[in-house]
Amino acid sequence: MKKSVYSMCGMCTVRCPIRVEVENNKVVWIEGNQHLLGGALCAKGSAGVALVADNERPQQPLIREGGRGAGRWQKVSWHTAYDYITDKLKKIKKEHGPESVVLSSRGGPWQDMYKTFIHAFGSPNYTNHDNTCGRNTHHASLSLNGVGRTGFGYDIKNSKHLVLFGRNMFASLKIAENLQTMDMLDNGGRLTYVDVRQSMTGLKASRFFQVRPGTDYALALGMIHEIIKRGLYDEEFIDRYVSGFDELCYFVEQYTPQWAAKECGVKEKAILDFVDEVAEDMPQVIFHPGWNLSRYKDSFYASRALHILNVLMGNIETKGGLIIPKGPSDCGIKGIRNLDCPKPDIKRADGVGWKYKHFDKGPGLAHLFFDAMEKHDPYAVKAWIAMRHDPFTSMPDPQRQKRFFDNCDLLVSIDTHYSEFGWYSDVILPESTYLERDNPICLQKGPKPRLAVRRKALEPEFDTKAGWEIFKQLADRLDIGDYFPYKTIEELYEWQLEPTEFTIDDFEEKGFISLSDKPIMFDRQELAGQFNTPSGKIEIISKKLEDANLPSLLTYESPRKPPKGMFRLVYGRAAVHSHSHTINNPLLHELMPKNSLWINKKIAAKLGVEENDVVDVIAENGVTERVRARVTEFIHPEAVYTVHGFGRQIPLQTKAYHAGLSDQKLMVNKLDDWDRAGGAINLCETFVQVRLSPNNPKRSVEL
Ligand SMILES: Nc1nc2c(c(=O)[nH]1)N[C@H]1C(S)=C(S)[C@@H](COP(=O)(O)OP(=O)(O)OC[C@H]3O[C@@H](n4cnc5c(=O)[nH]c(N)nc54)[C@H](O)[C@@H]3O)O[C@H]1N2
Ligand SMILES: Nc1nc2c(c(=O)[nH]1)N[C@H]1C(S)=C(S)[C@@H](COP(=O)(O)OP(=O)(O)OC[C@H]3O[C@@H](n4cnc5c(=O)[nH]c(N)nc54)[C@H](O)[C@@H]3O)O[C@H]1N2
Ligand code: SF4
Ligand SMILES: [Mo]
Repeated sequence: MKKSVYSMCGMCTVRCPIRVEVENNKVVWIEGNQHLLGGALCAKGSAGVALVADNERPQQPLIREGGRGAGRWQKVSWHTAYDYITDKLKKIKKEHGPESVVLSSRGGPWQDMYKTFIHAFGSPNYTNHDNTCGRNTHHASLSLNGVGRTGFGYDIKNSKHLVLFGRNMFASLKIAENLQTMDMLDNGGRLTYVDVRQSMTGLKASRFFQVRPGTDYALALGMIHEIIKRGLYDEEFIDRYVSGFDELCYFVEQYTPQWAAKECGVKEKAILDFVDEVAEDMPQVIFHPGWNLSRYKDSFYASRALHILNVLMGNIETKGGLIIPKGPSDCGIKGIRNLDCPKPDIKRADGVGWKYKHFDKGPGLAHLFFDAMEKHDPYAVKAWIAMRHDPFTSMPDPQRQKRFFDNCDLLVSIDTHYSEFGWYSDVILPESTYLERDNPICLQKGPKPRLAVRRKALEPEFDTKAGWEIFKQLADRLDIGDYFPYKTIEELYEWQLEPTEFTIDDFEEKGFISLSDKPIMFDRQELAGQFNTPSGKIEIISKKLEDANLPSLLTYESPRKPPKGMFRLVYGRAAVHSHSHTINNPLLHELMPKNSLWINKKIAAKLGVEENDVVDVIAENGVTERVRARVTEFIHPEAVYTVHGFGRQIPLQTKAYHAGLSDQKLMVNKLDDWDRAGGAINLCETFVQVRLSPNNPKRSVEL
């Protein structure tokens, strides 16, 4: 029997809307939802078929038998696994208090479920991956605009000029955004791209600035200087909604385009030409504030400068600019209900909210739990539940992390795959893949807000379960089941939709429920109240930062030059992989089985390295990774670049096992090197040595 199911892709966390065709419990077709994406989908989205079939993923709950990481597992029933975990949690709670348990997840639309679980258990310590992702950008926006990084959407389609600093969107995909950008380019829009190397996005750009690594802040300051000097900003918008503009004018006087050009290694004329274009295109100019904005010591301030450029354009709530996302109340209707439990009134173990008051308390900062594990400061952390999060791959220096995690009595991984952390854990609970499970309904805010839901397209291939069921089962055993008021997913949907006028059947026609027919725009004269800062204005000078002894406008300091014989290690994504969890996918492995090390042609010649040679990449403490060189003119000579996610160490993943290089293993001592203003780990402040490997078969013999 053939059926068609609207759902949500899960091959990366963008969660594009999809339609899946299924015949005899096998997926025969996946496409992007025609109503929203016109059928478009990326290679990873299409490879969902291979994920379901992949038998190199955990097929039933596993409890560790040997030492941590030894890879000896006992296959157990779900009941045994649930009992094992909850017995341990009860014991830990009794001995060390409930706050000694941390739960980390990938954030996203279902985090209410995970937060409810950990809060109801009695711990305030929910955390997520964002300390290695968008935290700097998030905090930058929060300090300036009073709303976080999702506080604005981008009307790229109607924009005349999109400016991207290291936002490599045609490899680091988000299909709806890609489609909008293609439309913008087709309509004659301009794209300016800034990176230390040429990329898929740079190739589509009308202007490419190849900057010296870590100098984006200088380029942004030079742009601000010129825009202010030439009076190209939206004076009315600034008078009405912005405080601290005079301080900004005074601060940027020193940062001329001539200075910025020299600092970044670009042409002054190119900056001036760029500003000429901005004068023609504003206010339909978008400065994307960065997503994974490269993690340098001043990326928080670079991101703030990009937000300031938007403010100068006066592009907030304009067509072709930044749009404030709208929700049900803006449509005059009631929204859905989400699981909820108030956060216990206990200090967080990572210090966020009391030691570090200027950070968003929500998910805290995952790298700041290690003192609690090692020194019981401010109290002991004894258990870590990783739900769709792999600390060993996403945070640097897994070797050192293992020593911290060894202080814990319980490590649990709830994952569709064997993660590096899962492999080291005590229990693995295998979640069904996104095609084999339902997820709760979620609200997707935007100019046209909608409700979306992931529906199960297939029965699970193996003995795996959905997250909603896993958390309910654990909660029942811990006597906190009342916070999860359902037995089946249908009951959960009913409970979520109760305050609204909708039923779950309303999703069937298009796969989502539109809450508004037309885009909702606020009146630009009435934006007061949208900026959730202490003053209600966009604050160029932030009291919260100044109270934390951090400047609002940081004096520029040139990034460190790599020590002799070393290079700055930078990283990014490839269009056909999602971090580390697609490397073993049979179809995607075929498209890209390994990563490589990009190195500048002139530098490679000096090192005697030719294209495809094997090189040793050596961290400051001697840790060595081996990989093939990709020799190119299109990378700055100070940097080497690789795609993140490779170099995996799980023997059961036969395709990914030791394929390519692991960038996080080379980032030694980076757990302590984090941005006091933005919170993220300074991953890009890593230097490595590169040399031709002695293990280099120069001649291959054809047999
Ligand atoms: N060195 C270095 N570090 C980085 C980065 C880098 O480029 N270089 N990138 C950073 C960025 S931007 C990010 S966002 C983080 C990402 O860090 P993580 O969020 O930890 O990475 P992922 O690999 O996306 O996912 C984590 C785990 O979720 C599992 N998973 C996938 N789908 C599902 C599912 O449906 N259910 C469940 N339960 N589990 C699932 C995967 O198998 C994987 O083990 O890493 C960051 N860290
Ligand atoms: N295919 C695919 N798409 C994804 C993901 C995925 O895993 N796979 N993950 C998603 C996630 S979690 C995230 S956070 C986003 C990330 O999306 P992006 O923010 O676009 O992140 P990256 O791909 O990491 O791109 C980082 C770029 O920064 C460049 N760079 C390094 N140093 C500098 C510098 O000093 N200045 C400038 N201007 N650039 C520099 C690198 O060369 C690289 O091209 O992608 C999302 N989309
Ligand atoms: S970008 Fe690709 S992998 Fe990610 S959700 Fe969309 S279709 Fe799926
Ligand atoms: Mo990310």
